[in-house]
Amino acid sequence: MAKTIYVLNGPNLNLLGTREPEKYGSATLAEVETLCRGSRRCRGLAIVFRQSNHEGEIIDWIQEARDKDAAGIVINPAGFTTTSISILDALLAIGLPTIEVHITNIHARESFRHDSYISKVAKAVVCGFGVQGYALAITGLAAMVGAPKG
Ligand code: CA2
Repeated sequence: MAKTIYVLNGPNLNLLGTREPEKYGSATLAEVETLCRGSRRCRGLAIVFRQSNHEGEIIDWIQEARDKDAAGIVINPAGFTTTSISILDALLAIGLPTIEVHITNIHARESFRHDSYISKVAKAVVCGFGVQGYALAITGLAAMVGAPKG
């Protein structure tokens, strides 16, 4: 059976494409999901794609990824990036390869966006490519876990 990549999105990303397009682009979260499911990028891997405004729900999904023997996690933790030791702890506990994604270049923005707890566990960080960063993260993670080319 195909292994799965969990693509997890944090708070307010449900607003993508509806607010602040100059910052986050015009693609909706549904369009980002379609982008992530693009078969050329999935290399035979299945995609679970979720968004939550609730920290605990994201932690439950990280633990679910371990229970379901997922191949890895792509996560845009959004506002939890710089606050959530609990999401960091969950990712440390499950030990799955994790790629952190940000639509914007967080290092070119306000200093409070720079220090990511999630980067302490991430195998790689993609930021500043807009929503294409999700596709790059999936491609990179698939290569990292050795999924065959589609
Ligand atoms: O650049 C990113 O992907 C961020 O993770 C987005 C977060 C921000 O707190 C991080 O510093 C960088 C904000 C997500 C809010 O998403 C919105 C989308 C559309 C309109 C309004 C908010």
